[in-house]
Formats: sequence, C-alpha cells, structure tokens
Amino acid sequence: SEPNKPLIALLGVPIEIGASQRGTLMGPDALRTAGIGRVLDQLGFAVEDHGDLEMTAVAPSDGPAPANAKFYDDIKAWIRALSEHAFLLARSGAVPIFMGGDHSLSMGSVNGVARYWQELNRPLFVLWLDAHADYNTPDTTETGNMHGMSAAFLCGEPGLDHLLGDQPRVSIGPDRLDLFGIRSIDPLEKKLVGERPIAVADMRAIDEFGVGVLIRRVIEKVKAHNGVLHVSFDVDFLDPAVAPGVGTTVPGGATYREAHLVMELLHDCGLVRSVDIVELNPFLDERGRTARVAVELVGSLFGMQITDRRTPSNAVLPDD
Ligand code: Z70
Ligand code: MN
Ligand code: MN
Ligand code: MN
Repeated sequence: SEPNKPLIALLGVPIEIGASQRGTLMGPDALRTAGIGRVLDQLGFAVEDHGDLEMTAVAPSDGPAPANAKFYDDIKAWIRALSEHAFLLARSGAVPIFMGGDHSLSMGSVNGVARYWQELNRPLFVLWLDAHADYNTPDTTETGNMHGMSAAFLCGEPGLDHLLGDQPRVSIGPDRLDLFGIRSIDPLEKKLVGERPIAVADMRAIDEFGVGVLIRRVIEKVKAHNGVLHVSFDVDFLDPAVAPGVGTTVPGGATYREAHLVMELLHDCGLVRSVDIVELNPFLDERGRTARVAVELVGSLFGMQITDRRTPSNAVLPDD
C-alpha cells in the first residue's frame, strides 16, 4: 500500500448469538463478496483486510452471569477481544470498519475506539443508525438478546458491569449518542431513553424535517465539541423493501435515497473515524441485495459522488 493513501482497516466480527435469528455470522463474507474492499480501493484508500476476529476460548468465568443476558459468557469473550483489537486498529491510524455480525459487537468496537480517542482528549460521538434504540439493560429487556443492549452498555448503564473484565471501560455518555431512524422500542426501554439526555431522530422526525436537516444537526454538535464520530450502521435502519436481509424487518425505514444522503453528508463533514456495519443476515437476503446496498452506502460514506460538484453546505441553492 502507498504511504500517502489514507488507510482503512476491515475487520470481520462473525458473531450471531446476540440476536435471536442465526445467520449474521455470514455478514463479513457477504460484504467482501459484494465488493467492500474493491469499492474502497477504487475510492483511493489503502485497504487492509484483517480477516475475521476468531473466538477460540471462552473468557474465564469471573462471577455469575447476569440474568436476562443470553450467551453472556460467550459474548463477553468476543467483546473483550474486539475492544482490544479496535483500540489497536484506531491507534494504527486507520479508519476501522467493523463488519458484523450482530449489533452486540458494538460494545467492543466502540469501547475500543473510544479508549483511543479518550487518550487524545477528543470526545467520541456515536451515531446509531437503526430501527431500534438498543437501549435495554438486563433489567428492562423482554428478550435477553444482547444486541438490544449495546447502546445502553456504551452509555454506562448498569447491569453488564463485568463484561469487559480487565479492559478499560469508556462510557461515551448519553449526551454523545444520537439514535437515528428508530421506529421500534420496548416500553421500559422507551422510559429509560426518555430519562437520559439522548438525541433521538425517530422516523416521525425524519418525515417532518428530512435527513438533511437532522444529520447536519448531529454534525454541528460534534464540531462544536471538537469531537470525532463513530457511525454504528444497523442495516435494519433501511426499509425492508431496500434491505430484506435482516433478522427483524421493521416497516417504515429509511429509503435508498435518504440513506445515501445520510452517508454523503457524513462523508463531507470529515469527522467519521470508525464504522460498524451490523445485522446483515445473508441467510435471509434475496440474491445479495442487502449486502450490495450496504456496500454502496459504504461507498457514499467514503466519498463516492454523482458529480464532483459539492452541494452548498447550507443546502440553499445558489441564485441563478
Ligand atoms: C428488542 C430487544 C433488536 C434487532 C435490535 C429488539 C432488539 N428491543 N432487534 N436489533 N434486530 O430484544 O431488546
Ligand atoms: Mn470468514
Ligand atoms: Mn441494532
Ligand atoms: Mn436494529
């Protein structure tokens, strides 16, 4: 790889036990088959594929697993390994893309990159593109599925307190989380989100104001704090008509065009330093459609444009 090209590090995280449906373990390979590396290479990045994180040993038991957290001991082993790996990838100067895998992996990916940015005194903000809030704790969950708990864990909510073991735990703080695209939330989860200073752009807000206005608001906040941004992209953010290859399809999601605009605006802001792509379930996909859309969106996030003329950043069309 040429030294002057910006570096992107791909890491597969084939975890599926955080979700109720099996199959997300095939996500990393489907993204590779859909050409994620090739697209980024063509955009001028040096792309390093670090392969898939391998989970050989279960972490030693360090006390009783919390109730209502399915496969806690196995997920704990994944998260500890991933947090360390994510920290090292961020420190290498690469932009890491974590290819899931179910959304429980973000407990490790985000914690690891947050550790790195904390050392540099740059606050890390997290944009959670998702149909779901993923803000359950073992006390509020109705399913016990840990992919529904990752955002809450990252904001320091109690109940999974020993998950990281000896790894430093970095709370990103609920005021640095943006839930974007949500349209499915459990009753106790809704109450908890309501009690926290979390910014929420639900589908109603998106319908009323449009993704352009709402994403710019996120970007302005990050800029105002001299922060950097992690994008945690759950493919069920997209409408199931666009992205059928997910375990839980929730109608009324982001359209193809809305999702591309989100990614284009995020590219233009220049603040995205790490990305998760999660919940792609190739077993449920239709002829690779969802994997292909996910890769196209990654293209937009990293600079693919229709023309090289930038839309004015204030979105006001110039006078003619
Ligand atoms: C529900 C739970 C969920 C998918 C996240 C759903 C969580 N709130 N489902 N992503 N596909 O089980 O906690
Ligand atoms: Mn593989
Ligand atoms: Mn999710
Ligand atoms: Mn989801």
